[in-house]
Amino acid sequence: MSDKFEDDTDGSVAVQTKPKTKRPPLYKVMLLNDDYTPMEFVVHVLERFFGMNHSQAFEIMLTVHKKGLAVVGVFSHEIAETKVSQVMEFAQRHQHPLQCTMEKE
Ligand code: TYC
Repeated sequence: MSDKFEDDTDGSVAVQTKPKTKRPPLYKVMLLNDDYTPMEFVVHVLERFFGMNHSQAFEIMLTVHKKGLAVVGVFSHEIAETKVSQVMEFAQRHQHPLQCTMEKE
C-alpha cells in the first residue's frame, strides 16, 4: 500500500541541532592612563582589586602609563561590573581621576 501519508520519501532531511549551551560572554576590564594619578596608587589598585603581586602590578601600571591603557583582567559581566565600581569608588575616595572601564571581549 502506498498512501502518500505513510510514505517516508518526501525528501525531508533530519538535521542535527547543536547542543545550545552557550558560554556566558566575557568582559575585559581596562585601566586608562591619566596625568595625575600617582603610579604607586595604580600599583596598589592592581594588587588590591586584581590580586596581582607587586612586580606584576608595577609592570601593568607601566604598560598603561606608556600605551594609554591595558586590560587588567577578563571576567563575567557581573564580576567585571563589580571590579569597575570598586576601582572607580576607591579612586574617587582618594580624589584621583583614575578611570576603569569594561568592554565585551
Ligand atoms: N601617568 C600617571 C603618572 O605619570 C601614572 C598612571 C599609570 C596613571 C596608570 C593612571 O592607569 C594609570 N603619574
